[in-house]
Amino acid sequence: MKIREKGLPPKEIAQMLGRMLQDDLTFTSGRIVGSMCTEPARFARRLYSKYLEKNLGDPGLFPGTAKLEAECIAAIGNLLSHSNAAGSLVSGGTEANIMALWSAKKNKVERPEAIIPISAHHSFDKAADLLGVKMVKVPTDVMGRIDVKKVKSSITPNTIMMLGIAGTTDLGVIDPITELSEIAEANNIHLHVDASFGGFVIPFLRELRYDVEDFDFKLTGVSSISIDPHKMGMAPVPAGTILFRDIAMLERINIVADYLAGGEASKVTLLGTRPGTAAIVLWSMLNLFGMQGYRRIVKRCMNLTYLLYEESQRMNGVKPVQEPTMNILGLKPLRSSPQQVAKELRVKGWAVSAFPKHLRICVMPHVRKKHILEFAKALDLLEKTEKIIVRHGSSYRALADKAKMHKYQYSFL
Ligand code: 0PR
Repeated sequence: MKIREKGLPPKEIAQMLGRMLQDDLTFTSGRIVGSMCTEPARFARRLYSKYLEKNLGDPGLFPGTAKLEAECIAAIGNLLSHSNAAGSLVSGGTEANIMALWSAKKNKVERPEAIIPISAHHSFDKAADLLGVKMVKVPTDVMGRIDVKKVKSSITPNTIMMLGIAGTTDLGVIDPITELSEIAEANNIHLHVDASFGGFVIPFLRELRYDVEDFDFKLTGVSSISIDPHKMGMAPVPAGTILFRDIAMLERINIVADYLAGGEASKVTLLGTRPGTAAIVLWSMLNLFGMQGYRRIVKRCMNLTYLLYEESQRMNGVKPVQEPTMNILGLKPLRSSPQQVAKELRVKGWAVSAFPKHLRICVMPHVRKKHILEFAKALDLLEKTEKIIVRHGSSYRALADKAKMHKYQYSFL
């Protein structure tokens, strides 16, 4: 498109948008079962537009907003067992992870290396490339948790950071952070915990008497934690947070801008201009839900995750990878590749994630019981159809492809 010479009336633009966006999926349909984001609360929608002009890139102009950001950091610090943690509201887990590595890199060595599990989110590859840090990737055990022995043997004088994940992207498992913390302390290495997903889940799992290990600042070797309110924290995108044990870890990556209209910027972030409304809405969501609200959400998501886990055990075509740790379930298709199954599910309107060996289902707060049951049925049916196709040969495959094109998936069978 080109910017037109003369603008259009809002009504016409709204109509055009309605048409252009009609192919977008919605969370409320319950068909997105592979995303770590969810439907924002109605209150969040209202607030977002009300405070749209706030810019935390110049916090001196918006001291009230800056104070809300500080309160959010304190509240999340409390949730993570450290009420004096220093930190910033950022755009998400990627920025938080970049900031953690950036801070760790300030412990200068000539050829810096970071030890991370192979399950680490790809934001660490971005961070490594940007910061010139070599990533030493360590394998995981059968449960998908980092191999601690390999971590120990990978430490060199160049190691500036170790990573533990509290809620891996592919399976939602928690690395043995207690052991990593001991190793980090003994070797004086920065231990970063990526709790982008699990940070708003694990504290409540514990309260709900699920057996989960420590992962936060209670462990004295943990130096920093990423935790994303825009995943299980019920905040709209963009809302991530990075927390450091010690304010010096944050201040060492501060680059002062002293010319700003509001005065010197006091918050340290990678971004300059950033949405103050994200802080306002996050603060409001923390107050809206409260610990009780988050606990209820986690409980519901876990119950539904277990429902799908049980359903999947009854199916012939898929097998759960393992018992879920949080509201993420890995399902291994037995006859075709996860990519192929994901594609076929998408034709039927379902959006799941496909990892090399399994499908990933995220049972987020917008997913309801009926969606789980419908999804299980769709997955099961796909598998049965697949069996008929295999039995009757390629002519059925051609028919099935044609039917897919016309969106009457398999209805002739
Ligand atoms: N760390 C972990 C453990 C993550 O799972 C993710 C994102 C990040 C860091 C990076 O977070 P941001 O995306 O906020 O920068 N994991 C999600 C994923 O890969 C991101 C996502 C979310 C992808 C919603 C798709 C989607 O619909 O699944």
